Amino acid sequence: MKLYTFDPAPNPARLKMFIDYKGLTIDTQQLDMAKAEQLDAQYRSIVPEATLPALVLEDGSRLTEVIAIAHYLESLHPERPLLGTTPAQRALILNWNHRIFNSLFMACAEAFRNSHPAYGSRALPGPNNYEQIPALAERGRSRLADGMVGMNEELTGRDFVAGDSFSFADIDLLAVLAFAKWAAKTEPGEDLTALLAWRERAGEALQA
Ligand SMILES: N[C@@H](CCC(=O)N[C@@H](CS)C(=O)NCC(=O)O)C(=O)O
Repeated sequence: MKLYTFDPAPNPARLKMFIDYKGLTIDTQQLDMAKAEQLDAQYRSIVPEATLPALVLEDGSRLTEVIAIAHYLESLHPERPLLGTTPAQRALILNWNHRIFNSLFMACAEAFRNSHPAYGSRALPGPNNYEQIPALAERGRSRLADGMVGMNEELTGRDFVAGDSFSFADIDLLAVLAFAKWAAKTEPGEDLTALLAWRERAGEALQA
């Protein structure tokens, strides 16, 4: 199998945290998004979605969603589980993965890609061009701020996003907060004490 990625980008960054935590070594090719290498014809002949990351399996089939790549790798390498070991844990982690991606992650992407001059007609990733809609940038910033308040409320009652132990859901949220800081110039306010305490705790768990 071969991984195509660009570690500094937000979705690749989620996967890198997963791979590093589990200590996996994977044949990897970095494609420089700053040079739009994900749009090159050669990569598109392998991955028509033109997004990163993508894991291409031995039979040529491809996984283009971080959560699917993580599930595949966790099945091959169950040590240091990040996707749960009981039916309830697995479902809860997947639930939070979707919620964080659809609310916070997409909100941040909307804020960034609908406002940054470099993305004028590239407001969405993928092979097709879409013009920016400035109102979506505004809405994205509001959704992001609301999402952080919501996560602060959630994390008031427990140690980690999906329960008592560190999981891929925590990686999702760590990645969003890092993305929001540089892309939307948004950080959790000092009043979001549970979210800030969780960030410390999750950062330490990631390095453990
Ligand atoms: N749902 C996908 C999202 C993949 C995605 O949107 N990746 C971005 C990088 S963070 C990308 O490939 N952008 C390409 C572009 O902007 O042209 C996942 O789970 O990985």
